[in-house]
Amino acid sequence: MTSQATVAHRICPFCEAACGLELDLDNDKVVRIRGDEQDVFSGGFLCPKAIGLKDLHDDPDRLRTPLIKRNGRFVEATWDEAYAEIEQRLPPIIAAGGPNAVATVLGNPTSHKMGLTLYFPRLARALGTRNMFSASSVDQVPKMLSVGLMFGSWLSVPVPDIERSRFMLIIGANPMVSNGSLWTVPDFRGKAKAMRARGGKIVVVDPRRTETAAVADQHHFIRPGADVFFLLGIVHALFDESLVSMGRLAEHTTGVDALAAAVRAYAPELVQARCGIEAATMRELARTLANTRNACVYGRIGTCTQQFGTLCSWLIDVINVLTGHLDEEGGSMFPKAAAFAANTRGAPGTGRGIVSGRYRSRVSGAPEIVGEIPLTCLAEEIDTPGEGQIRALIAIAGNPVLSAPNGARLAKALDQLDFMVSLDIYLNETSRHADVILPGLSPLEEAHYDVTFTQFSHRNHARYSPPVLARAPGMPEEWESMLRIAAIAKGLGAKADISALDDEALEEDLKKAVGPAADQVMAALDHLKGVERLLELGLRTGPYGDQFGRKPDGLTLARIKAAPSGIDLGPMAQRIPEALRTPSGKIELAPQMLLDDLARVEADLAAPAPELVIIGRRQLRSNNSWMHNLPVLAKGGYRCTALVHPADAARLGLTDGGAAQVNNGTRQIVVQVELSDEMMPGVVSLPHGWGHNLPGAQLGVAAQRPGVNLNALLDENLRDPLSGNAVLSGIPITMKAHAAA
Ligand SMILES: Nc1nc2c(c(=O)[nH]1)N[C@H]1C(S)=C(S)[C@@H](COP(=O)(O)OP(=O)(O)OC[C@H]3O[C@@H](n4cnc5c(=O)[nH]c(N)nc54)[C@H](O)[C@@H]3O)O[C@H]1N2
Ligand SMILES: Nc1nc2c(c(=O)[nH]1)N[C@H]1C(S)=C(S)[C@@H](COP(=O)(O)OP(=O)(O)OC[C@H]3O[C@@H](n4cnc5c(=O)[nH]c(N)nc54)[C@H](O)[C@@H]3O)O[C@H]1N2
Ligand code: SF4
Ligand SMILES: [Mo]
Repeated sequence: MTSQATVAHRICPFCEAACGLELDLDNDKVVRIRGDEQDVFSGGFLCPKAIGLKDLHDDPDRLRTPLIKRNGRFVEATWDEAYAEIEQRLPPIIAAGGPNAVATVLGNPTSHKMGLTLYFPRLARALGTRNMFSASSVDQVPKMLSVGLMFGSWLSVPVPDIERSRFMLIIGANPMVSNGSLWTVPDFRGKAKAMRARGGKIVVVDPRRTETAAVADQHHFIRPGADVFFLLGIVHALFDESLVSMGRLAEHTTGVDALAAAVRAYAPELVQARCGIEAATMRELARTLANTRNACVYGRIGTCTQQFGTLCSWLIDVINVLTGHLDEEGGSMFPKAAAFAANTRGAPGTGRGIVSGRYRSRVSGAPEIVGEIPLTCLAEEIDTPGEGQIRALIAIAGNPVLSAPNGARLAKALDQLDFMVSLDIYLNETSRHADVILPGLSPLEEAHYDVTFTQFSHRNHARYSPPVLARAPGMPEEWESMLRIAAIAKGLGAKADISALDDEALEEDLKKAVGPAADQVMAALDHLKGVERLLELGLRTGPYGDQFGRKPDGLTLARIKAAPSGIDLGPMAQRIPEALRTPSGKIELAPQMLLDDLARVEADLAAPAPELVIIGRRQLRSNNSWMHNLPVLAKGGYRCTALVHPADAARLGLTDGGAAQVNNGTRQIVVQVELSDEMMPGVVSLPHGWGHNLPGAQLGVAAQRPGVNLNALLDENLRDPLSGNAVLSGIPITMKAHAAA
């Protein structure tokens, strides 16, 4: 074959920054990956992980055929055999135990895959189970709850308008490494630099002097888990010093007086000892936020994965509202996604709002949230006998055995299931427990549109990536696999006509949405199938859409496809009140559920500081638990180290590079110590997602340097009671030198 060089484009699926990449191909080989300079959104930026796309595609451990476990060993199977196995084993479990006997668990990559995101609801509907779990509850569900209560929909998350901002307070986020989260912002470094060059300032609040702190103007250590006190102190100062100035938001906001009353007890001088930040600093920050025209507060996972996660998430937006920075240029604004955003659908300005707690989990009684039960309840729902016990699990793009607290219990529980299916691209710590593994495609083999992250983007845009390479014959796309399982769950069998089922489901949805016009819409979408058809529908009916011809210049899928580097839809613009979906049609500044939760804060005000606590850490060449098998990212020095402040090390007799035993009660791990004055004294940092030394996984590269599992230390019973989110940060530990093995 003669060599044929071509250039292809692909949105990077590895993190929320969603960078546009350009790939040089020689026939079907990727020879080079670089940032797409023409990309309307990321402008050529990329990070080292992007190169991993090639390694992922070529990884011999990446599954390319279904596996079925026979007598405890996985054997390769055809797709027909795999579906037949599911058909044989899943329906009897539903027949015996009812729909709740089957659980689903979704992992993080789901949100980077349009097929999984758009088609999981179909599978969920077919199953009809209440036992749905996902990584959301070890991540962002507190933010979803707080914005849901304040603004009326779960994903109405305001994001910093960094390109027009002059002051930013960043709490519990490290965008220099994570590349942004619930804030799609490729090249944070470049944008931060530009911000400072125009006189802007960045202040970071974090128990570790992070990579982001290194490019900021100021950094303050905070006691892990004590952000709620710090934020209450700032809100108190805003009222106390008459700094509240809501501008045009005043007429769209309710609850200011109730809020003022609720924070009265949290003067900065009263909370400073608890949070570790001086009252004068809180007051100064309050003044700067109030007196700077284009400013905002941004918080992320450090503020979510703690016992007051929902309150922290709420108070961050409260400060933005009180200082008049919400929905203002250079402040914290609402993106307007081209498709699928709940806050661009239905009547503008008002709605049904959100509800949580419609039911409770069987064992712990954790309230339902966003139709889910906390991930940390999954093990107990499987291993606790009784009516309603989970007997089968469908795991999709998740590795909770490593990524959730107490994976050891979960691993044991998974082995007690009658049946488990994993949709995954690896045989790893979680999928090894499955009876059937259905592999997904390499990202290079599938089309992409960012359903999720366009909703959090600092600038509005629409981009589509066609498949870069052809997929192997017979390999289904993952949305097809999900429809197949849906058909089986409905009793239609593995051989059902899933295309017809797909048509029926869409028709049903359209009838609900547009009534008799459904037929016309179906006809207009006739040229497409499956996920592309849903995308076309989303785009054309979306806020920039052509409305099926009524706005002839509007967006269609064809228009986006014709722009390989995307279509820019402009900077964020004001969206209040239009974006609100609260029943009151106002921003709810003081939701009762949150005011009530302040009782827990009050009770905690005098809590003494534990001598030593542990927090997590993200690293540039890693992404949660699943990219450690890619040689280009795995190389370099050992990274799964525990950062310990030299003063703590001296006190505890720990040495740089030495081994240490870390205990949380009887839970124990052995780590390699790295001395670091980046740490707040009394705080240790260890990355999560490691521990690839479990038997039965097939991760050749990762197993060579497995690292240690932080989550093995953590307690699955610790949750923020409002959101059910796991507490992953600020866990008291003890540490002592360990004789090297
Ligand atoms: N201690 C501690 N624990 C944490 C965190 C923390 O900060 N500290 N962070 C939490 C957060 S924010 C998150 S989001 C979770 C993440 O935890 P999970 O959602 O469990 O994600 P990963 O661990 O990355 O596992 C992803 C899985 O998806 C598979 N996969 C990758 N691509 C595809 C694909 O295209 N199709 C399919 N079907 N499968 C695919 C991978 O093989 C892997 O099994 O971890 C959480 N755990
Ligand atoms: N390279 C890389 N990028 C990623 C990921 C990855 O694993 N690797 N994961 C992706 C995912 S799933 C997510 S959710 C995002 C997360 O994106 P970020 O939220 O930016 O993630 P982190 O880097 O974990 O930053 C959290 C920060 O909170 C700090 N922290 C810990 N506890 C506390 C506390 O109690 N209070 C305060 N104020 N700070 C605290 C930590 O020291 C850390 O600096 O990143 C995404 N991007
Ligand atoms: S920043 Fe994220 S999206 Fe951009 S190249 Fe790196 S991993 Fe990919
Ligand atoms: Mo996450």
